[in-house]
Amino acid sequence: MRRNLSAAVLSGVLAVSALAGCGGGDGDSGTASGDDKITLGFSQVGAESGWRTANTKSIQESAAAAGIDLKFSDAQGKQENQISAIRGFITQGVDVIAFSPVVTSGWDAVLQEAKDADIPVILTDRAVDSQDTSLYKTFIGSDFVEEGKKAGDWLVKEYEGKSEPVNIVELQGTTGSAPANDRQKGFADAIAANTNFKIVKSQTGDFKRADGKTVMETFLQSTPDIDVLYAHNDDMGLGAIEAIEAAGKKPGTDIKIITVDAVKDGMTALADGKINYIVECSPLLGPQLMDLAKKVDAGEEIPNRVLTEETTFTQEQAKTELPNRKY
Ligand code: GZL
Ligand code: ZN
Repeated sequence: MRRNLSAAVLSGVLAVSALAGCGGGDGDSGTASGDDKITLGFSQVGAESGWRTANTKSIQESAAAAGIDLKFSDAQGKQENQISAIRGFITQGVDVIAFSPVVTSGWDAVLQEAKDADIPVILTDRAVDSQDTSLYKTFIGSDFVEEGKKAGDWLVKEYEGKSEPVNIVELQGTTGSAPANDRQKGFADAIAANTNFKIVKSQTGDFKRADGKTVMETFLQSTPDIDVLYAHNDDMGLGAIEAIEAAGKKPGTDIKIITVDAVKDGMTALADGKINYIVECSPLLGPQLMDLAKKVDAGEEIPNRVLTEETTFTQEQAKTELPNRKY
């Protein structure tokens, strides 16, 4: 039974139970594959960062724990590989499809094919820009604009009362991805009021450590006075630290560094004073994804947006938190 909720209810709904997208399937309790085990097809972005490998681990481990038969595909960062993986899941007749869209656009056709095959789709980690939100049941992931805002808010506080110009360089995530678009926007909006702040360079490092290093090298060569680096993930920040040290500068002191994710390597650099502030982005979406997959397969109502809980860390907090980090 499908219910069409009003646009007002569907828009802006956060992680509250009972509010719903449409029920999955036609409400039958069985599964399309006929046996009692749910088959979940998952298309992963790739293995570009510590966050991504932790996310993959969470999905694989929680599928096993939930008794869900996981068909897992790694797209090596290419949208065409994700689209063909999803088409493969449709041909196999899996019960549920989930994926982390590498970029926001270009998904409507394949999502329509899944809908025509009556296979429910769950978005995890990153969002798509499809206008037709009936093409997927829910999106479980972070608010990346909020993450960028948290980074900007910290910087504004850090320079409160000071009047000198602050030159900022930015290492963006994968071009066209939701986290890169939104972390850039959230940060820029948060610092806009302070005219001393100037983003003098902003370029993608594709969420990769190696690219973060090479792009930071070009920033250092072209921009003599860099005060702050804002990197959209820890991995690019860690690569940049190598470049900063090779240039004879002290990361965290000569150049203040803000990153996003809070993976172990990032938290270690934060505790060591090489990074100044980290905005957490949790990769541990596996358990909630499996719970949502079961509900969708059973035709139960689920929220159309599930927001992941996450926080921020200063250098002091990192010292105590580090031993607790799972990833
Ligand atoms: C964010 C995720 C991003 C991480 C990066 O949810 O999509 O992709 O911040 C990862 O580390 O590569
Ligand atoms: Zn996040």
